[in-house]
Amino acid sequence: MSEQDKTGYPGFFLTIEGGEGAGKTTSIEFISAWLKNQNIDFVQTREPGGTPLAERIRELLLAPGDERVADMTELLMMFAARAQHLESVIKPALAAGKLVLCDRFTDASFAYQGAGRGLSMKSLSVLESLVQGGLRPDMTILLDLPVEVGMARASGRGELDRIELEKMDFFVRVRQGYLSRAAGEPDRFEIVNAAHSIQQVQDALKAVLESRVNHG
Ligand code: Z5A
Repeated sequence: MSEQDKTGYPGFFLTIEGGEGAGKTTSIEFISAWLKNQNIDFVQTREPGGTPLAERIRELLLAPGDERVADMTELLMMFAARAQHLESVIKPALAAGKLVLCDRFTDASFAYQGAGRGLSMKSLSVLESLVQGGLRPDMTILLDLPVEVGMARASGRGELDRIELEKMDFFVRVRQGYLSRAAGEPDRFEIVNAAHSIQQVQDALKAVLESRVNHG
């Protein structure tokens, strides 16, 4: 990956998004195995998190507790973690020409804090520019599925975190938020139907990776 791309860095920034139970973890394992197989030098990371400090912010964000977390606090903590993650992990890896495989990024803030919580998209865009400058993912894979299917899958996983405890209508807004982001940037997004079987999802992921990562 030597060509300068739209992040302004020589590396390639690939983000994976999706609602509850979309199978991100399962898909990221598949993508990571595919990248290794192609001998592509990559760094795997996640948001919120990816550095010791950002992981501590993640714990604070996701732990259920007695004090209600205000929506704006939640948003600013997501971006605080992101600022640290960008400086310590993402930018250095992209500058070194690596592929960064990131489990969620700013589209999640637009979907969860914007569409889900109802915070202003304009404020989100201001924070996005402040924290990231012009840096945006080169490609985003959105694992999309009906909320009921995803919630049924996620409920089989055991204890729910603070955000997972939200009600169905919150996740319906989150899904719509993701789909409208994808509609607004069709060149960046690849939507994969995550309601399909794991094998079908992996076939779709392979096709996307072969066409967009192998060929620059
Ligand atoms: N968040 C936010 O609000 N704002 C932000 O800016 C950011 C994040 C960055 C933590 O994210 C929370 O942070 C998240 C959004 C918020 N909150 N919520 N809710 P996370 O990404 O760490 O957490 P997660 O959403 O729970 O993701 P996950 O762990 O990757 O879960 P998943 O997508 O559901 O994936 P999975 O564990 O691979 O799959 C779930 C189950 O389904 C599992 O049993 C699989 O075996 C099964 N599965 C997977 N694929 C299939 C298919 N195709 N068919 C059948 N079964 C399947």
